[in-house]
Amino acid sequence: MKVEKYFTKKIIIFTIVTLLLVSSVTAINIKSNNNTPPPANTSRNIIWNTTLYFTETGGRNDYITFGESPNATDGVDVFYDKSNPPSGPDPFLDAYFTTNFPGPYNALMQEIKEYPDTYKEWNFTVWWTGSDTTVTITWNITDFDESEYSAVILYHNIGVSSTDMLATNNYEFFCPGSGLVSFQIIATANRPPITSNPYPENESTGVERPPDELNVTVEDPDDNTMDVHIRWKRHDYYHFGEFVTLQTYNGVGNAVYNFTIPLGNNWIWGNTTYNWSINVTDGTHWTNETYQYTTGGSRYDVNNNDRVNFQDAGLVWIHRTSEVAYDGIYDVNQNGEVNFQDAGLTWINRD
Ligand SMILES: [Ca+2]
Ligand SMILES: [Ca+2]
Ligand SMILES: [Ca+2]
Ligand SMILES: [Ca+2]
Repeated sequence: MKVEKYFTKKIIIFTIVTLLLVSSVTAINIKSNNNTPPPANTSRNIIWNTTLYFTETGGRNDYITFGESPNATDGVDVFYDKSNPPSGPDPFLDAYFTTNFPGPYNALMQEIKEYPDTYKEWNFTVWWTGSDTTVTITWNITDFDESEYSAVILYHNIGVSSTDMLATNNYEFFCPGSGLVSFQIIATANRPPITSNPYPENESTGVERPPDELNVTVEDPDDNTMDVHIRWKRHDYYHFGEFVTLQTYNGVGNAVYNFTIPLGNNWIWGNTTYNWSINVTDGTHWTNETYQYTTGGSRYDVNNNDRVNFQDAGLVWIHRTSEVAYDGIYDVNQNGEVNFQDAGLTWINRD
């Protein structure tokens, strides 16, 4: 009938138009997906992650991924930690991280922990349901490039063998038939050396001229060997502010390191603030600390006998620039030369 035909035609046209619309919308969706990464990836902010690939001799395989993000925790993160999916048909090779989280997060195919840290552990198990085989684990060493760890060690719990995952990219082990094999990964960061207990005490005053020595306690939390440099900031006019290395100890361990102060005019200035520094490296990090102390007595006591009198004034006069080489201790007004003004000031400031 004509009316029926008319409606049939309308329905067909409507269907075609609808299909066209739907397909064009789908096309737009696909395009926009291709152009902009899904928002989940940008907010995940995974600093580093590594995938371990497991392959057994017969060709069965599996993989697990671990890593760190500042937005993840060492506990369950629904957003980051992925539970282990069901295994395939027998025989299967199933690798998964084991945790003390409630199910289904007690077995994970991806475990992301909090970044950064100085020590972390991941535990994983390999479950094999076939007969005796050899399993090879491989990973990409460069995946650790952005990690904060200086050592990532793979421990094979049932044996004594372990592998430095930053140096080697695979590990092979015998897997007994229907066996469960446990592993542990321990990641540790190299921590910088620590300096403490400077002598003379930092910012101390009234310090004797000179103190016997400068010393400081130096420790590396990882017991790395260190290079220790003791430096001193000059305070005489022509070299003011220059750092001079007093003593270096190379390849040393945790101990107190010192510099014995020599007899000499540079060290006996009264009422003067001395700055010194300790610079320590464990080969990776530098720890630099600057300390200061202020001597007791008077700046005019140039012969360091705890009195300012005609002797000091006389010595300053004798050492004036026109007669002898510049010596900072006699330049009591710190203007780069020793002359009658310094001698006069010393005389005026006598006890
Ligand atoms: Ca986690
Ligand atoms: Ca260290
Ligand atoms: Ca004196
Ligand atoms: Ca002067």
